[in-house]
Order: sequence, then C-alpha cells, then structure tokens
Amino acid sequence: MTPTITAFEASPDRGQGLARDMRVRWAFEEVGQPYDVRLVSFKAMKEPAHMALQPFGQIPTYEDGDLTLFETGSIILHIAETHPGLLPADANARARAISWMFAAVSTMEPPIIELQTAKLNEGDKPWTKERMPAVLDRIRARLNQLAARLGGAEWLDGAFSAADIMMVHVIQRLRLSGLLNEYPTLAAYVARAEARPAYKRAFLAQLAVFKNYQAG
Ligand code: GTB
Repeated sequence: MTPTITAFEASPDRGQGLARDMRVRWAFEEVGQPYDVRLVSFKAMKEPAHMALQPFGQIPTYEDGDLTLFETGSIILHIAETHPGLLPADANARARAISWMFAAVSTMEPPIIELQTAKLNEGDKPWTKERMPAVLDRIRARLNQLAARLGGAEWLDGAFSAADIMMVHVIQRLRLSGLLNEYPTLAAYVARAEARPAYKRAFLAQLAVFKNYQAG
C-alpha cells in the first residue's frame, strides 16, 4: 500500500522546504518508497477529520492501511524501521542514531522555534528587542555543542541516517537568521545533506505543490 502524508495546501514559505512534511518526503525518497500527499488548508487542519489524525491540528500526518501517525520524529522512525537504509543494522549504532533523532527535536529545535516565535509572533512586543540577545545566545550555545561533536565528520554518527534528516531539517530553519554561517562545519553539513539526490527530489516535490497551487 502507498502511504499518504498531509502537507500544507498553501505553505507560508511557498514550498521552500521549511514545512515539516519536507522531512518525511526526504525520508521516503532516501528509502525509495513512493508516497501520496493530501493537501490540507489551514481551516481543514483544525476540523475534526484532521484533528482525529493529528491531535494538535498540524501537518504532517502519515497514513498507511490501518496505521495513522503524527509527529515527524515518530513518522521518520517508522519509515526507517520498516525500510533498509536509514538506521544502522548494529543495535548500539541504531540506538545512538535514535538518540540523535530525539536530540534534534527536543534539544536543538526548541531554542530555534523560540527565535521564530520571537520574530514572527512577538516581533511587535516592546520586550522583544531586549529579549533577542538571550534567545540568540541559547541557540549559539547549542550550535557550539553540535559543531564540537560533529567535528570534521561527514554525518552525526557514522553513515548518513534518519538522525541526519531530523538534525539537518531542524538547523536549516536558521538559514535566514544568518546564524548558521557562524558555524562553517555545520553549514557544510547542511550543504552535504542538500546535495543528496533524495533531498533534491523531496525539495522539488514540495515546491511543486506551491507552483501547482498558484497555477490552479
Ligand atoms: N512536532 C510536530 C512534528 O514534528 O510533526 C510539529 C508539527 C508542526 O509544527 N507543523 C506545522 C503546522 O502544521 C507545520 S511545520 N502548523 C500549523 C499550525 O500549527 O496551525 C512548521 C512550519 C510551518 C511553516 C514554515 N514556513 O513556511 O516557513 C516553516 C515551518
């Protein structure tokens, strides 16, 4: 059966890879699994049919037969567990890769989201200017630690894995802020990931949604 995911009908970034269906598309492309996409409007995301799939009214979701999943970490872990290529065969290496998947969403992503919130949702608040240096410093602290651990390695822990999909997509969100440029090894890590044919296919597929949406 072909799995179906949900994605924005009208993505705020116009399909530039930032919305989180990109991670799932990329994982599918890496393992060669075809998938279908059901586009949802912002209104539909908050209606009962979608809330039944995603309790927080967000995208992406994953449906395959009688299995429905939400949360990109869990969706990508499921894809990696059911297809070869995204997790090491060795049990310890596999457990370490899964640790990095959690690190991406629970250690790296929160301060990065805080920056987005400060800029996009709270940019007009009188305290935002004063708060911003602390927000940026919290991100830099994590980027420093990540860069120190990555060192000169190609990927987070041995071969490319689901952990790299999660981590790259999380830190890519910093591109517009310019912060990634302060960390040349992390910028190079992201560039290596973006050069992967599977990444490029996923990116173009997400972009095509927006182009089709505009044309339609
Ligand atoms: N923890 C969840 C997961 O990993 O699956 C988070 C899912 C999530 O945040 N989904 C967002 C969503 O549905 C889309 S990805 N938001 C609508 C809502 O909450 O009502 C976040 C996102 C959206 C748009 C851009 N962009 O266009 O730049 C970037 C990132």
